[in-house]
Amino acid sequence: MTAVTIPTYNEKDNVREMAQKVLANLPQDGIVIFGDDNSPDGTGAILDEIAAAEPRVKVLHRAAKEGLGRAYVALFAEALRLGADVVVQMDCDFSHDPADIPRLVAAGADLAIGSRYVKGGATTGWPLKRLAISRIGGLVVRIVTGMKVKDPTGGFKAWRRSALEAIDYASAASKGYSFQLETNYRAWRKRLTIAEVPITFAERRAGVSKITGSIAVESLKMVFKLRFGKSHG
Ligand SMILES: Nc1nc2c(ncn2[C@@H]2O[C@H](COP(=O)(O)OP(=O)(O)O)[C@@H](O)[C@H]2O)c(=O)[nH]1
Ligand SMILES: [Mg+2]
Repeated sequence: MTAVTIPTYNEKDNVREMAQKVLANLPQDGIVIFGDDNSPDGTGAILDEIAAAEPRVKVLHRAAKEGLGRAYVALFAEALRLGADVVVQMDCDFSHDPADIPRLVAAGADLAIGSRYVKGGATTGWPLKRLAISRIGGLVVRIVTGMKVKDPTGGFKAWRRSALEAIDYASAASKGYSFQLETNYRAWRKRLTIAEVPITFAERRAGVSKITGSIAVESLKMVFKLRFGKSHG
């Protein structure tokens, strides 16, 4: 069974269509689990409505905004508890296309990463500055950690159950977006099979980005911590 996990913070204008489109791209037994951090825009209540009408949609409510990494630790635990053998991660803003889910799952790797930077991958609608930060960030991650992944910071991924168990995701130090590269690095260190599947990343449709300077700083620190720190998981 595939469980798609989606953290949300102020995504009221995206959740209904996301739930629909994700379910349309899953087999009958697939489920989607949203993890909302008590969004002030009422996303949580909308999610409860959707879940009440559709048993394949589940919702986790957390009391406060604790960051993307913390939300994913809770989401992964719930997905595994419900019996998922594949766990997909994606954003709730249509930057990641639900139609790509089947290709990620079909890659059959311990970890399949949706990649903007392999042949066939692309990014649309991003200003040059944001694209440059992403490319340079990825380059720094590759050089410092030695991890041979072209798009190590992306958030559209599919994990085998056994892989999530192997990396001990719950002990990840990252509170925010660096959770993505920290978990990739753990998979890499464990010599799990990693596939990069080309995706087109689009700018978000509705709502605003939650990325901040402090999230970026945590990511940069994490790169060096992974390389020179002691806890690799
Ligand atoms: N639960 C939760 N979700 C978050 C948090 N920060 C970001 N998200 C969600 O994570 C996804 C990616 O965030 P987004 O703002 O689109 O980041 P960007 O694409 O890098 O600009 C979206 O679905 C957000 O709603 C958080 O602290 N808690
Ligand atoms: Mg986004």
